[in-house]
Amino acid sequence: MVAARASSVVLQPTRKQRKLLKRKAKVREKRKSMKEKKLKEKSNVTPLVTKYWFQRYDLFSKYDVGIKLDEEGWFSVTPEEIASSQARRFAGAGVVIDAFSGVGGNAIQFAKVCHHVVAVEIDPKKVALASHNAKIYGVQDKIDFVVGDFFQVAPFLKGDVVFLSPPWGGPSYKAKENFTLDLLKPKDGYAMMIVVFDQFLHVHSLFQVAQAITPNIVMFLPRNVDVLQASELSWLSSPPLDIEVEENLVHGRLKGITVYFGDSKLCL
Ligand code: MGP
Ligand code: SAH
Repeated sequence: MVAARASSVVLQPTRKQRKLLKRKAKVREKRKSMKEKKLKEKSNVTPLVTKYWFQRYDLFSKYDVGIKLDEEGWFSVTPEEIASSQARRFAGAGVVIDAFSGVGGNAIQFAKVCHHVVAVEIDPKKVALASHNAKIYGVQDKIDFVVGDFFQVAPFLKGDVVFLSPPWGGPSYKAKENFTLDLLKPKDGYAMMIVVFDQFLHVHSLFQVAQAITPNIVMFLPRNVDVLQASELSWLSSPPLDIEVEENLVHGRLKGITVYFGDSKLCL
């Protein structure tokens, strides 16, 4: 009797089959890139913001449900993981004022854990986008959107926390080795004195305007910010404020720095 031997035969594709497979892969690749191109066109993706589009699910986990952004929104929105951890520190807080609310990245996360959010934004188009995005996250009823200049409306606002994520001057902010607070737009983030005809004039900085509302201030700043200068803001206050500086990473990459002032470590 002859013992049966197990054997396996590996069939190699013929040259013709290999060519066909290659062609099919090429067609698949082309279709994929056409689909991506169409999707990008639909989402206001200019060459400047293409790299942020590739991070879209880090920016908004519900991106595919219909999130909308404009060009500035793409490069300025706080990634969801960061916005959510900033907001969680204030879980249960009363009113949070998001002074530069953009397309809603932070306002939405605050609204999820706090009682109410006042979202101030100077650009009415962004307010419409933020309101639309808040609906997607089911928190539109917890946010009052105010179209206006924060510096103009601040004297009329009351709140327990003020969140500041002003423009940093666009993606080129990183060209500076040391990003000082005077580079923040539209107004210096630091206390300033100017001399006019031998007289000292005190020009209110962004920080001081926020401080008139509450000592609980949060600033989201560039990763190359002059941390020492930001810390000085706490000593300049009387009495000096508590301060905590936090590095914000997404997938291990540093995206920004959050500075918490005042009683912000406490649950309000
Ligand atoms: P980035 O440094 O432009 O992108 O912004 P990235 O992908 O880290 O670039 P890389 O090529 O150096 O790796 C990082 C994050 O900073 C953005 O996702 C925004 O949350 C925030 N950010 C960037 N800008 C230009 C602004 C801004 O002007 N204002 C505010 N508030 N946030 C900004
Ligand atoms: N944290 C936001 C992004 C803020 S980007 C988010 O996660 O979506 C900064 C925003 O400040 C921009 O949308 C810009 O239009 C707005 N802004 C600029 N000057 C302002 C001002 N004086 N008052 C209110 N908003 C202003």
